[in-house]
Amino acid sequence: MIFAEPRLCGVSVETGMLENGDGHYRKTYRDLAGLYADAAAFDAIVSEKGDQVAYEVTSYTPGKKTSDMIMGVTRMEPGRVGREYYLTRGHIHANGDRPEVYYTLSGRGIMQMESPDGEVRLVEMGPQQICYVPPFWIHRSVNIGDTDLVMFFSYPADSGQDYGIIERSGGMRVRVMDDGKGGWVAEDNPAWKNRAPDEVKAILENAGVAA
Ligand code: S6P
Ligand code: ZN
Repeated sequence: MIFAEPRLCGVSVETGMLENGDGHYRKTYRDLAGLYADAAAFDAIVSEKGDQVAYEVTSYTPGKKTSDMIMGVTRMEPGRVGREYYLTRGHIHANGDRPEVYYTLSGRGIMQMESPDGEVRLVEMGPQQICYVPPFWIHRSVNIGDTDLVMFFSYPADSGQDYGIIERSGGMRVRVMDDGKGGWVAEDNPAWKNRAPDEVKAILENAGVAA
């Protein structure tokens, strides 16, 4: 038969995992070196629980093409490094024009997005809220709650992830910090530098879009 088989996957909100998938990886605190502003606070966390899971991803990948949709679940622990809330590494899709959908199942989070030319969007999400991440936006999730943040996601299977784009600009433009009153505040990242127009142009041209 030339038609792909349907697939049913359960989602355990409790454990934050997709069931009947075919992919699973974990990121430990040690794996997240260089992401956070407060290096001393990060070192303290690594010495306390460096090999514990900071976040994990379970997924199902039906194929490799644009028309194959990867679906999965990200579960992230709550906490802060100094004043900065726990986050995922973040990336732009290597094929930049591929979008993504994130549906929050439990917890409170922020979908932190940054366009290649440095625009910032912070979308606060709670249970049963869906965030559409449009093509070309760098994205990462931030857990601003005091419980696990569990999110379903889906995106085209040939998207790919470029993590280096964040490193090359000295991190994302803002950091999501504890405001000291139980909430969050976005603070400018002084190490951030905007991408050169040529880099932005290359991202668009690689996707066949005129800059
Ligand atoms: C992939 C998608 C998610 C993330 C996951 C972990 O395009 O956005 O599956 O991979 O939430 O985040 P990160 O930034 O470490 O890949
Ligand atoms: Zn993505």
